[in-house]
Amino acid sequence: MNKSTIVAVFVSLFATSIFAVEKDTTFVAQGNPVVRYKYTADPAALVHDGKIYIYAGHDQCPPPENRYVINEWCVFSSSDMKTWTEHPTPLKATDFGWAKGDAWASQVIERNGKFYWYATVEHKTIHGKSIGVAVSDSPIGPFKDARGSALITNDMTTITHISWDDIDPTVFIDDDGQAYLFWGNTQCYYAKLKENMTELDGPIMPVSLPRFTEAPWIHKKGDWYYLSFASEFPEKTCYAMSKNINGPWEYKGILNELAGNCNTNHQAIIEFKGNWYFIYHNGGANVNGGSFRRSICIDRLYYGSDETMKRVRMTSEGI
Ligand code: FUB
Repeated sequence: MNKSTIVAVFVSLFATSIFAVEKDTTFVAQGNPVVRYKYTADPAALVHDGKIYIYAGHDQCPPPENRYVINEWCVFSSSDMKTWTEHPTPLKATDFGWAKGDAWASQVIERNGKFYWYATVEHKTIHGKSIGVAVSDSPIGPFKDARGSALITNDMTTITHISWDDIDPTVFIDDDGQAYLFWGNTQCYYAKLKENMTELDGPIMPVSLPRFTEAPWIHKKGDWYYLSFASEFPEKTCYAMSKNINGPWEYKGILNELAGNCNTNHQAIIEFKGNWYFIYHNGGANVNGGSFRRSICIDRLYYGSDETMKRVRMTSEGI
């Protein structure tokens, strides 16, 4: 890149760091990272009506600072995973009136025609991170706080004494209609959700996983449940399998290696039009990329004949 291109990219990244998105923007992905005009982190994916949606936190930390500055989430959609549309900013951390900020990791799921967004934020009055749930009639929002209060707060979990153990929700609806929320940092937790998707339906229970850091993601293929998660720090992605959503979970080892250019690599795993994808972030943006200015990437995911997941090969070419 010559000097003027670098300046132009920097100005564009800086501008998109300040302003919320107000109209649709369409672009064609040029491999990994997928989004090059802004920093995006903690991807979650949803397939609905022939489209894939990716929800991501908007990393907004201005260089040379190095800390999480994430005030809002973004939503991208695609019918072919090549041409993407970014839609207007669907949700900000402060759209939860009880939250101070910090739009950390999240996931959106559909039930009965409504879209529920489980999101990590910092609570205003209860010390620590919390999980809120927002709802919309459309996968691209706008989303509104569904409860007016947090679903999970730091004082509801006491196995660890850190204030950030209630982060990174992943939500899953089983074939019998029962919904589950998994989340955690250092300790993984899970609980049933009521059919209304906005209340817990039972106790919070611990999940036993070796070297669990954060970023649980649940998916199912055939009659196997897969629980992937970020492990150790800097993070690699590991996973466990079970024939029962309640476990026990059998640890299966590393799914994706250290990104190298970023100390987290938060993943989502999804099937779209017959192929499986591993969606994650790294610090691979050309300009100022790193642990606090992250970028979403997508690579293919393959299974072995025994239904274990094969190690992901991170590529620059993407899919
Ligand atoms: O983006 C903030 C935090 O970094 C997320 O909640 C974690 O999963 C890690 O990616």
